[in-house]
Amino acid sequence: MGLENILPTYHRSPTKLPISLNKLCRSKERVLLGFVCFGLVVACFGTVFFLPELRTGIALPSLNSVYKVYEHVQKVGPEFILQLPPLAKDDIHEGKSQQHHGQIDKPDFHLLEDQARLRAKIETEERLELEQNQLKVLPKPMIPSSKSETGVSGSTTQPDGGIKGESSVTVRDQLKNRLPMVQGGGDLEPDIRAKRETVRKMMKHAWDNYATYAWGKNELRPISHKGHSASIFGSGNFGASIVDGLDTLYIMGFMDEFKRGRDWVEENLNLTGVSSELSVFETNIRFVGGLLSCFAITGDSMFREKALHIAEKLLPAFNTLTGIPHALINIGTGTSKNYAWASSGSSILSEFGTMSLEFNYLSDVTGNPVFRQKIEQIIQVIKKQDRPDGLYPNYLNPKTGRWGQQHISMGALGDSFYEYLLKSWLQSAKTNDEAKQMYVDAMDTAVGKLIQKSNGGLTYFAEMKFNRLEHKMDHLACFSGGMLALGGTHLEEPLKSKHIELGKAITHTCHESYDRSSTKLGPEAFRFSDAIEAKALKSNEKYYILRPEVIESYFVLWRLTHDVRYRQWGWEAVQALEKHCRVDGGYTGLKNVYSDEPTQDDVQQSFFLAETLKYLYLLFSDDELISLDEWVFNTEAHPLPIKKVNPLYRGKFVKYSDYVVYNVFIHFKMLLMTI
Ligand code: DMJ
Repeated sequence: MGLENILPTYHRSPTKLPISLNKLCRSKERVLLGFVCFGLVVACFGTVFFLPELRTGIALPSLNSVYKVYEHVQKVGPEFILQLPPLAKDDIHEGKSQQHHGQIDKPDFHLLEDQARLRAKIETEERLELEQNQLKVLPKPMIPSSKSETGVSGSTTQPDGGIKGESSVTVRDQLKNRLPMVQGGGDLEPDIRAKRETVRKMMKHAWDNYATYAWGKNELRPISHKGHSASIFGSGNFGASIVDGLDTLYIMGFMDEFKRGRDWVEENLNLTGVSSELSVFETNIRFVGGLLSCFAITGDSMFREKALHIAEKLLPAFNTLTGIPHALINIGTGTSKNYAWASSGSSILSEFGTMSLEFNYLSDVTGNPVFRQKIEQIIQVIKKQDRPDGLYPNYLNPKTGRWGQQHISMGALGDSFYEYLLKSWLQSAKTNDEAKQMYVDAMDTAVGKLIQKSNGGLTYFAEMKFNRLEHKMDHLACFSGGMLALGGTHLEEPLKSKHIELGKAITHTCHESYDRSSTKLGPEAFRFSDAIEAKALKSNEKYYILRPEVIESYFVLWRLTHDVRYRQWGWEAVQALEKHCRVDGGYTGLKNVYSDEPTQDDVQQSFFLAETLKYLYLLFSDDELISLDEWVFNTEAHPLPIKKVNPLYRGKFVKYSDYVVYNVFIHFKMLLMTI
């Protein structure tokens, strides 16, 4: 076609300009002209986006600033980058995609799985290349070299006793612009991969049996093949094992199971109209924490809405004279109360002190400040009261704000309060100085007054009751090995080395409590005296209910030290669980760990799926999978992202204008790629 045919009027009657384009050309010609203009625009933007040297090398101030906005929204908009276009409810099975107001409503699980596999593959390859390039700056190999059958070939702890995270900082720095790895496993050693696969199969066994015999119930009775519910869940069927197990399923890559659980949550998890008395603490750590973790990992906004729904139901429990919440809430009536046995109706330190990770994050992802305000109020009340000898008693009266009975413990009733001080600081990208100071002070006094050494040289946290030490340590308190080591890595000397060493010593003691039993599983509590060390004394201390705390510390210390003993100890626990706790219908707890043929308790606790199996799986996985640099684990092992550091934080810090600009650019870029 000649030019005179494209612009006939112009050529024939140049003096008649200006005239409208409609009059100037026929429709076909207008389309062609449009293509030419579009091509020009494409070329200009393509130059800006794809030729980096032009971004900085030549004077393009306006385009440069456009690019900066693009870069900015790329950083702040991971929710949109990570996920494929959202799917409408009815489209999930057909694999169609549809956008809903920029919200991610439903991920396509198969596409997600492919995406995750691809990302894991690319990351593994890139990591290997990076590590090759970086070997010169690493003082030791990051992964132990050879292994015996049990996975142990000797310690690879650094010669200076240092921490792995420090030495590999160069690699980490180079990896930091990646999207966090949330699925897979990564470790290339066949022996470790096989161990991880064993743990993965344990999860499948636990989950499948729950799904077969107790679907929708809170927990499973694996021997009698029916549902089970503890009083903490009230009288309803809230699918506690589903909510607790979902993120573990996702991390392990069980996407069909994950999808089934996810759909159950969407359709059935609803507290409206429910008349049941729930534990505020347990509901927060298992349900709110579990749902928020799934939201962070997947970007599926259904999880955020459910977490919000449940947390809102807990809010009336905070309507006390001080704002310190009660332990129990009746969801139907909104009335709340404390346990009668708890120091004249006091609230419990480990309960009201274990809300901050979930509530602060919930405020950030919903934009609703009320949850953060509840936490701030608790902190103010706590800080106002003088503490006996600087220690935090386990009880606080919610009417007066005064401390109750002088019982201090790193185990039951105290434990996760200390954990959340540390992790609130870490979660805030170390901006929450108040939490840090409280943690440092609390540890200073707790370590100074409660840490003891046995005759045989075992380090342990004793308890204190009315100024007298009780030389007993709960299984629950064994989380403190990991906590102290994790905290230590983030503190300055001299606390740093002191806390790391203490963390290792406590974890060693907790392993001893396992090793000194016939089952190689640890008791609920163990004691130290002239007669015994790290063993239970009373019959009601000898049970094991699939608890995670000892394994949790193995996992944290493995990540921080790469000392293979932690993987060895974890593998010992796997073998003991398989031998004594596995039954055809799932996993059961034991009534006496010192018995050669222990009686089984017929309960598969929901935290076995949330914590015990997750920590074991991560123990045999690559460091990048749910990296401790990017996530903090809530006390139920649900990973929550670290603000600013982890792009999956998905906070409401994305301004709407950023979001609009981002979408324009991302669509434009996609258009360019398809041309
Ligand atoms: C879990 O629910 C949590 O770890 C909590 O902090 C303590 N108890 C159980 C597991 O033992």
